[in-house]
Amino acid sequence: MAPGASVTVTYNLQADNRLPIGISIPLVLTLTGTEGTAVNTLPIYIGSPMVETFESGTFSLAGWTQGYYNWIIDTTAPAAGIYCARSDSALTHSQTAELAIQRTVSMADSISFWYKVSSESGYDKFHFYIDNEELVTASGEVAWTRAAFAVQPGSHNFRFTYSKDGSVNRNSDCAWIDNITLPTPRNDVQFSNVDLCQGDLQVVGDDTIGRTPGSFAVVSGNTLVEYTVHPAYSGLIDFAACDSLLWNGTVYTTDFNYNHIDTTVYGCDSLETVNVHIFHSAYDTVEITTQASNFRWHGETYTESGEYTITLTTTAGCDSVVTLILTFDRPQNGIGDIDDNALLAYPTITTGSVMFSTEVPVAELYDLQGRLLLRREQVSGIDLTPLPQGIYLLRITTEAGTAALRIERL
Ligand SMILES: [Ca+2]
Ligand SMILES: [Ca+2]
Repeated sequence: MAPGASVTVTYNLQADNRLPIGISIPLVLTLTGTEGTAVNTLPIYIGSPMVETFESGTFSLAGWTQGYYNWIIDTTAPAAGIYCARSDSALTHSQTAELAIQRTVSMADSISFWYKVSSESGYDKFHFYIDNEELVTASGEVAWTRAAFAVQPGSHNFRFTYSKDGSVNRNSDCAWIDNITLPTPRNDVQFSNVDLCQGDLQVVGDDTIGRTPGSFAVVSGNTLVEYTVHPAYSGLIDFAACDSLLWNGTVYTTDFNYNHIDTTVYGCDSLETVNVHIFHSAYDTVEITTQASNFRWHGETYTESGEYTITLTTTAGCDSVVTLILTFDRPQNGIGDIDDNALLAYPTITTGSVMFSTEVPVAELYDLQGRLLLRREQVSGIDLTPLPQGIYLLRITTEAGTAALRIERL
């Protein structure tokens, strides 16, 4: 919007048909611009405004009071409809006809009415007062005229008079009033919030609240009650323990369940069935006999026979204890000419490598015809993988001498 410009904003409001007549609901308008925020509250009145039309042929609104001299119902040229009110025609000199009504107004409003006068101009006068403040004075011939005045909150007296001086009657010698719209007796709606737990049923009017979570607005008198039904949680929880669980003084070693009642932030019970699963640690023994020089198991390399225990974790989070009984069954092939048992080669029947117990200066492999097939220096083993199956001679030369060994390649 440009500065100084105006726009028309249309709001379509639909009042819930359960709203009681006579309440007003504040419609809060918040306008936000670059210079700040303006808030304005417009009361939306539920029902018809209080208008005295006299069309019932009586003073129909409750609360009218007459003075010592009356106003009467009249059908002579009303402002609207058939009826209006008129100062009593029997009124004579120095008398005042008076009609008043008291209203308590809770927020700024207005009063409006139509009046007509036919009197001795300047002497016999129609008056309208709010709390004795004279707001209208008219005399002579005055056609139907509308008057409207602001009314501030508070208790107010609205008074219509026709007052004659001490002599002379002129014209119809009376005043008329019609279509008096009084300040609406606002019964401002109150707002209240009630928190409920799901399952705590509450009958409100024709409704039963509490079966399902959610928010429900209910009008009760002039109070709009917002019920919030908080869910009462119920469900299953799985809980796992290893081997045993001490619960309420009992040691459980097998699955069990119990009900757990907790309280939510809104004070609603929440029922949880806890299924406790007891998982058991696993114990296992693995026996391994190998001809290899070492054995690699779960990240560790073992070179000596013996029992080794490792602790693993099962999928349930419990220990899994495994004992390895490891036996190295290496062929004890001492290479005799070098030194009995000082140098070992193993295995002698292999699909892959032959390992030496120590590094040797020269290792040679011959076929049975004496042809040199492989020669390696400074090695602790020799790889037969590339060779075809068959019988070979391994010849090892060390500082202590030379020895040959029969090797079978599978
Ligand atoms: Ca009327
Ligand atoms: Ca007079």
